[in-house]
Amino acid sequence: MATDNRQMWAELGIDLKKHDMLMNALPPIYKDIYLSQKNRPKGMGFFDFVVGDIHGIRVQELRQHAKNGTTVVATYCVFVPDEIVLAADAIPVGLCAGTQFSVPIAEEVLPRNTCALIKSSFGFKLGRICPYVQTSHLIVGETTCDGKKKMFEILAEYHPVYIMEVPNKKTQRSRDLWRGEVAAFQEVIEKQTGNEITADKLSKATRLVNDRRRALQRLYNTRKANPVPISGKDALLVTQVAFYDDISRCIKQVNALCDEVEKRVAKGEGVFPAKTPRVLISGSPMAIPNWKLHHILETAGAAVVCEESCTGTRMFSDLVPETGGPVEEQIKAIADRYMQIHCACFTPNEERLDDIVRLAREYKVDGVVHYNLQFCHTYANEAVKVEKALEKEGIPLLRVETDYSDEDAGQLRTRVDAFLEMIRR
Ligand code: BJ8
Repeated sequence: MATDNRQMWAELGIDLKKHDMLMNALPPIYKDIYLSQKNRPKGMGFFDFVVGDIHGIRVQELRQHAKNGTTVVATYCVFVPDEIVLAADAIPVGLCAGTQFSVPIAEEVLPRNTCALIKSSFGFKLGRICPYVQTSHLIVGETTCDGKKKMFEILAEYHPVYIMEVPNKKTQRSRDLWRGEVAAFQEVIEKQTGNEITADKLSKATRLVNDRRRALQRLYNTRKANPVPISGKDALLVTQVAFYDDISRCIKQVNALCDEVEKRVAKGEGVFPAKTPRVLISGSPMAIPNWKLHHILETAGAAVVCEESCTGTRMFSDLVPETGGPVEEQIKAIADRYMQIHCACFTPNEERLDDIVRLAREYKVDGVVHYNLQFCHTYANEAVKVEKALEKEGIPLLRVETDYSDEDAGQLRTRVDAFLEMIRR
């Protein structure tokens, strides 16, 4: 299998030397951060396996699909509607961009004062170290933050890229623009795949993507229990894997995990004692293998019980109404659902503040940690409003700005310790 993988990576144009370095670095980190946890649900075994074989079986599957004529569409943002990709019999793959490894490679081209997520994703392509990127026929970018949209222009010199225009406001005009963008995306995908998106196919794809949302909602609901039945690190991993694993398999595995975790809740079993301080993390997404903040918090004695982020609630909170009807009507329903993603790229974005307060109550947290990547101006600026909203509600907040390196880990640990001391019951 290992030899097969090497041959596949070589065929994909992967830089094997760099790739070996990355692959050798991951297992000890995973062992330290994940496998050292006590009393994990057995259902996490599947997700351990997926990460352990991160560039193996799934890439082989995608390659096989591609050889059979299926289009692979890579994405970086939860604004790109998977429903449309699936309805055209193509496969959407959410690309990860959570490692420091690819950051220095990107810095050969991009300005250093760019957020780590952008640099990491670009570095994967520039350094030819991600087989998912190499397997994909098209990368779909978006006009969310400035850094991303300008990076996509440069990325287009290395890979086919299509950009969706995400509006910056939530007015009716903006909604109409977005509906037009989603309709245009349908045409692009139909052309790329050569497959027509019919009403029936779109309904089925909508149900499937909703099923994934329902499974993740179910998992998150268990985290409202005290004691919490699954660690924040494990829940984060499930969401991260859901971006790129086969969707039907993922739904099955998440639901199997939920069966087990719900039993824990019924028995009052948890992974941490009931008096453990409960924390909501809110802010920038955390792509694989960015587990830094969760790890610091949970090894300092906190339980992360929810993520208000695109690798959390923003990914799966709202369903697309499964009303069927003509393709145009379904496209509008899909577009409207995506406009409910309260990314900090919108102005104003009061709904996100409401979400944070609501989630803090629903998950009965003792405090919120606002997380933003260094040089992410949208989330950093919005943190000012988050701080005011939480202050009004009497909910303690810790603001964290960091990157993918471990340089500030000690400093972060000290700040987290002080915060937990303050919120401990
Ligand atoms: S919908 S949060 S996935 S854009 S952290 S690259 S914003 S400078 S990732 Fe995002 Fe879509 Fe919004 Fe979600 Fe820019 Fe900030 Fe970097 Fe960011």
